[in-house]
Amino acid sequence: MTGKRISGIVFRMALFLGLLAGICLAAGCKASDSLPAQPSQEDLIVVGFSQVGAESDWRNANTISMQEALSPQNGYRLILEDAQQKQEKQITSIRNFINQGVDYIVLAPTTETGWDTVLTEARNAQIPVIIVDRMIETEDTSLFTCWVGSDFLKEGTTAVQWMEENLREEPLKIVHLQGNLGSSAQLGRTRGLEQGLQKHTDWEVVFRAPGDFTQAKGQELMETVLEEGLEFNVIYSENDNMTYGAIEALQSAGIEPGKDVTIISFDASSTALHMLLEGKITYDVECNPLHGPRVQAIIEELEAQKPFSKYTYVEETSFDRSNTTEQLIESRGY
Ligand code: GYE
Repeated sequence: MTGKRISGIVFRMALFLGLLAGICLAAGCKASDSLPAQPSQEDLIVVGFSQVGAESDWRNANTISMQEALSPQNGYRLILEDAQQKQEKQITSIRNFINQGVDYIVLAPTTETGWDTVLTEARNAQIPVIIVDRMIETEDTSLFTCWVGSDFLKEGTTAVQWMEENLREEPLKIVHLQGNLGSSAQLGRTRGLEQGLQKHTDWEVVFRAPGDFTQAKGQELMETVLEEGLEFNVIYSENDNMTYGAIEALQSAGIEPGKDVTIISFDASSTALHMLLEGKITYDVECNPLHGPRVQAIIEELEAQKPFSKYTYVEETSFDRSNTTEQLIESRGY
């Protein structure tokens, strides 16, 4: 293209834009008229969110849900900090949020204990703290404004009830893969199984270890079980990602998951439900990660000084082959 031709095009574009601006001016319109109104930076509600990590499908769905709900379009500036499953990192993040003077702190706590000091600092700074997902253990419940999450003991007892109803024929030799120790999700799901073990003398745990809710650790633990030559007919895995790892290990050893061994899992993320349809996972207890809109609703209530509930448990269900379809998986959003 010649220089002359380029300058011709530039000239015509400038003329077109000039005309457009002229029409706009005459019609009294602004550049922003066609766009939805965006709240200005100063109007945004600033939320510091200390997230556990990125250890699982559940966690990733939870992070996305929070980002989508607490977005600039909805009037929020979200400061997201990933703690890589370490409580010390969360404590540092909360102190940073306090220093930055955020409007709200949202905490998804790694473990239940050890929060009193830092949450007292947040209370002294008059920053409301909303706890999501797992719970904290404290004598002083005024240290947090409210909590929203799952009933993890109920999830455990749901799994045990299914085992009682569906695995009656033989004594159960259970491999128990735990989540990271001291987290509500681990404590509740483990307690549920413990209660089942107390009721059933022919149920036995042949192996139990924490796999930190990750696929890599789930696989590693299952490889150990296989190397040790332990006998088992049930895997009770406290989340889907550890289950994926365990399934890898079983398949590499020529054991058919779901057929040679019953697999009980938690979360019911879409990948896991597809595995359930393929027959690899036998039963999956749902844990709902979509807390973003719930936290948004809580903040809106607080902003409007409306009454709100201190504790909100989310509705959850469970899945086996009898109630799972491709259509249902697609409709769930995680
Ligand atoms: O089950 C697991 C995640 O706290 C409910 O944490 C959450 C659990 C979830 O890593 O996959």
